[in-house]
Amino acid sequence: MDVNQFPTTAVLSDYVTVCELDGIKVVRVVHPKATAAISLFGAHVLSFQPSGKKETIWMSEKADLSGSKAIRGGIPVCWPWFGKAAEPSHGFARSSEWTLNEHRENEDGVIISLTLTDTADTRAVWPHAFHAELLIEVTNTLKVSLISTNTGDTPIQIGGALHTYLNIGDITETTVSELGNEYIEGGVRKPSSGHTRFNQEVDRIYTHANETVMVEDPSFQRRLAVTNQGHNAVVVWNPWKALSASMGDMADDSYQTMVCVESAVYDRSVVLNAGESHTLSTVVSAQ
Ligand code: TA6
Repeated sequence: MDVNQFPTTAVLSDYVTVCELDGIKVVRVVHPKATAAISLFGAHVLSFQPSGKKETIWMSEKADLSGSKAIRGGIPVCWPWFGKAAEPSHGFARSSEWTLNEHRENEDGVIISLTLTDTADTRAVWPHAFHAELLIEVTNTLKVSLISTNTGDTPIQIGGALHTYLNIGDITETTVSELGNEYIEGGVRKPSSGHTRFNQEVDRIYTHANETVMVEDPSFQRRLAVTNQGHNAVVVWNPWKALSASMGDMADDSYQTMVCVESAVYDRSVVLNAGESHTLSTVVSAQ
C-alpha cells in the first residue's frame, strides 16, 4: 500500500500525519527508518515498509475500507477472543473505532498509541469493563503490542491474536520454520516437523513454536523474522485457492502472495483479575 497517495487531513509532527481513505482515518508515518500506515478503525496496521526494503505487510486489493467490516490484510487485532470462540468471529476490536492517544518520535522512529475502552456496544457483546492499548513502534522493525487491562472488579478471561498478513513473493516457494513439535488443525492435535511448506489450505495452531518464527521467501530473496511474546500459540494460515476465491474481499489468486503468522492466545487462556494487565506482542523484521 502506497501511504503517500492518500490526502492529508492533519499534520501531527514532522513524521506523523493523518489522512482519509474511503471511510477510514489512517495515521501515516513517514520516517527515514520506515513508513507505516495504521487505521483507527480496528487499530489496524495496513503497511510497514523499512527504508530501502520491500513492503512487509500484505493488504488485499479488495479489502473493504469503508469502516463497516473488518479489513482483509494488514494486522487485524483479534480481541478479546480468537476465532469463533464467540460472536463476532475474532472479537469486536478489529471492527471498533479506536482513539489516537499519543505519538512520540525521535531519530530512531515513531511510537503510536491507540486505545479502546468499553462502551454500551462492547458490553452488549462482552459484559466487562476494560482498557486496551495498542502500541505500534515503527523503527527499522515493526513492533505491535496489545496491552489489555481489566478495569472492572471481577476476573475476565481473554484471548486474541495479532493476525499478521505477511507480504511474500510466492507461497509455493515459501517455508515457515521454528514452529515446534505440535500443532492443532480442525480441533485435532498432530505432531509437527517444526516447519511447513504450502500446497493446500493451511490453518494451524502451533502450540510449541519458538519465540522467533522464520519465513523464508526465496522469490523476494529475503527472510522475515516474526518474534512473539505473551502468546500461547503461533497460528499459520493460508486460505489457498478455493477459500480465497469464495471470499468477497480477496482476489481469487491473491493467496499466492500472503501468509499469516499470528501471535495468538487461543482458548481465552489469559485470566486477568481486577486491575491486572497482559501484553501480547509481535515484532516483524525483514532480513
Ligand atoms: O487465524 C486463522 C483464521 O482463524 C482462519 O480460520 C481463517 O478463517 C482466518 O483466521 C480469517 O478469519 P476472518 O474472520 O478474518 O475471515
